[in-house]
Amino acid sequence: MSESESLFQRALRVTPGGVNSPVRAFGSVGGTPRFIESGAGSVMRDVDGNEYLDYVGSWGPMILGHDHDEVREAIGRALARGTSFGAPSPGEVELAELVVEMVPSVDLVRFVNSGTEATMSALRVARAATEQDKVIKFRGGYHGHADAFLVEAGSGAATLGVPSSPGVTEGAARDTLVAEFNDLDSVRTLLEENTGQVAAIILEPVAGNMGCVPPRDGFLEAVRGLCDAHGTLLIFDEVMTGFRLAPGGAQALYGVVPDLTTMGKVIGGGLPVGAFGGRESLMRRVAPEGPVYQAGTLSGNPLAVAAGLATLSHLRSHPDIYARLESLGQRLEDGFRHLLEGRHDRLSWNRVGSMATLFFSSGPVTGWESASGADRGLFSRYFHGMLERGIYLPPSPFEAAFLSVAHTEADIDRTIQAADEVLDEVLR
Ligand code: KE4
Repeated sequence: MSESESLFQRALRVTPGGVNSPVRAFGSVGGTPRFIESGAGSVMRDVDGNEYLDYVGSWGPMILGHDHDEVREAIGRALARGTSFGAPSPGEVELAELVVEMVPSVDLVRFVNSGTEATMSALRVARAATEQDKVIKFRGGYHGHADAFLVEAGSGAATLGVPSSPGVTEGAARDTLVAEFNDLDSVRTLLEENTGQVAAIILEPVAGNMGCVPPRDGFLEAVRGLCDAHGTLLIFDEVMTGFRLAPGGAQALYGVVPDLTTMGKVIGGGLPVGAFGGRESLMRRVAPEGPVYQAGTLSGNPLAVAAGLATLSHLRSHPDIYARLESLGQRLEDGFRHLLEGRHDRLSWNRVGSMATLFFSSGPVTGWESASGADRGLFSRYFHGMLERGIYLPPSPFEAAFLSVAHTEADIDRTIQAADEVLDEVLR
């Protein structure tokens, strides 16, 4: 028995599914999750000494690669001063100033500990500001595990086949309406059927939790226009896209400014930081300045803030990183599109910048219906074929793979070579 298998057996006795987040359990691909001991650059090493080229990147945070010197040293300096004080600390101000400078929609920002806290808090602000109760999300969109969002959710919820979770009460779900991503009529219809009742539309500006699905040309702008016409606030959930697709996230890349933005992943550089922010008139409603309550024992934790500050500072001072990520992403895309030749009836590919997904689907994947129609059995065999070749992909067809600046052209070429072999086997 491998050490991963032994650890997994122990974990299953004391933790639900043996993991602390469902999508890590290999539930949709089968087999034993690899217990990871270390990471460096683009590579992770498991407890049995196997090395993997990592395309999960902790589900997005590791844009600089694992164990980046500046991040490790920043955490070390903070650690030498203590871990948590339950009081404001200098780093929180510096990180907030940097977020405000980088993200177009953000005048004020509040730090929390996860993307889930960020989205639940942003929705609360929107409901308070509009005095409306309903929220429109998109089928296959994932915004963390707060009750209001576990309705037709993507990511791990879709992976496990529970897009609408037990335990979410009828009351909690009643105010959540579900539209179709890239289908403007579905948004317009819901707004018209619920005139004056919709506090916010929340969306991933580039969907990542049904696999990577870009917005159609003009879709984001049109949703912005519908929000303005209906007095509904627009929340961009940039937990995944923020600081990844551009220094200012997808809102900077596409030039569409939401009313509120939620952030996570990259903002913490691998430590637990989430955030929500927006224009002053909305954010000054948040306690203690305003009446909208939101709090957190470890919010703005000095160690986590140090990791986030080192990461964002590096991204801010090295804007060429985004050109590098685009170059690596294009190389990966060119390689996969060559592999798709003659296989367009079986495979489809989407990419935006450093996030991408290969779908085992015959047509273009433009939303949940086409994404969920992909062949999960073929994906599972592909996943394990790549894993055996030392390529660690997200263990779910409803996730995006991520590149970091630590990836190299040789990494990309090795990945394409492995995929060529595996696809030959799987699609034979
Ligand atoms: P967290 O609560 O997991 O920090 O963030 C929730 C969240 C919110 N919004 C978006 C767009 C997200 O992608 C996420 C979390 N993403 C998943 C994977 N796609 C995290 C991985 C996991 O659940 O273990």
